[in-house]
Amino acid sequence: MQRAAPQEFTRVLSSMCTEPHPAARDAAERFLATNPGDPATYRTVARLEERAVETLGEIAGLSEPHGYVTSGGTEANIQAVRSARNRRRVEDPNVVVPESAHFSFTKAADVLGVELRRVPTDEDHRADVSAVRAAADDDTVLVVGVAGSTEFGRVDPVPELADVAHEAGAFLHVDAAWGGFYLPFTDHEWGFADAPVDSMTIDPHKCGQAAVPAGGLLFRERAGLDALAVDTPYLESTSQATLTGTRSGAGVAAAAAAMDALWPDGYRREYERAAELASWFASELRERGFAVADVELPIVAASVPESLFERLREAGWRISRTESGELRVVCMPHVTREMLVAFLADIDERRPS
Ligand code: 0PR
Repeated sequence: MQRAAPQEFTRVLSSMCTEPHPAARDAAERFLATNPGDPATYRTVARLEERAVETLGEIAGLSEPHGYVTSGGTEANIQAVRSARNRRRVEDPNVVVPESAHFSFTKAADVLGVELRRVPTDEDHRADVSAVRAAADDDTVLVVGVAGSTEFGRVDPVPELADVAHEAGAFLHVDAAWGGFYLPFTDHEWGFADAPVDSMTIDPHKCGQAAVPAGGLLFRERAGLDALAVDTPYLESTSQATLTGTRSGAGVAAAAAAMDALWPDGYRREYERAAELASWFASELRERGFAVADVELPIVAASVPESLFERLREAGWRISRTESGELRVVCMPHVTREMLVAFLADIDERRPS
């Protein structure tokens, strides 16, 4: 029997979630009742998690990855901050992030009691290396670079940020939660193979086409993960590094299945399709006289009048705006040319004359 998907993606242009790959959907259902938080009991899903971490490492350019499948980018970012704080053990720890960093770092700073130093980005919305350098000091435990920013899809200068971090005696974390499944097919220097990155967030439940919840956290060194471990006296396994206890076997199995099916060729094809679609859509908007930010990874950000934005929302489009007010369209796998043709027709019909 064919069942309708509960989530209707036909007008969703702002989300970073998408329709899972069929193999991921199937795996999620099969592993629904398992708990990778107890790997000695649920061994099959524990093996799938090891495989998922291996593949995430391959994607990110790390041959011996240490990490796990998180509940999402938020948990991965919180844990990266926690690991750095635990390893550096300074009196009054701070974390330096570009303004473009995701709000999960605000949560991390709050729960972990570290100071968050948000520094302005450059005119093209990338981390400004000299501003980051000026903000870092002896109490900095972590510097964050974003590879595929939430609002503009920008990739920060990761090798330069790594230098700044290490000069300050801090670790360097790359948040590739969204961009990580596109970046291997670009010329960007973003991964462990391009720079001495210490940790990374890379989420299967975004562009990896896994089912929610499946984020990814990777460390270059075993010590990064070990800094998160607590003793678990009554479980068969004796320690646990995750933030959550019981967690979703569905997400883990879906991540492994999606990556098995799609890495590397399926992801490459999807990157090429999305990049082409984003650049076409940006040029369509420019032809209509809207100012559009240069497209780096497949997110299109364009200045549109507020009244038009509201009318498009009323017409049922699920769209969002950047902090500075631009309309954002995230070209996820479910976003097709046909959808954007219909969206442009609604723009033409509703724009103020
Ligand atoms: N890092 C980056 C760069 C992100 O873009 C996000 C999420 C995160 C971390 C946090 O990831 P989790 O949401 O998995 O914890 N960015 C999207 C956002 O906040 C998340 C999102 C996804 C929003 C789907 C809406 C939606 O429908 O905009």
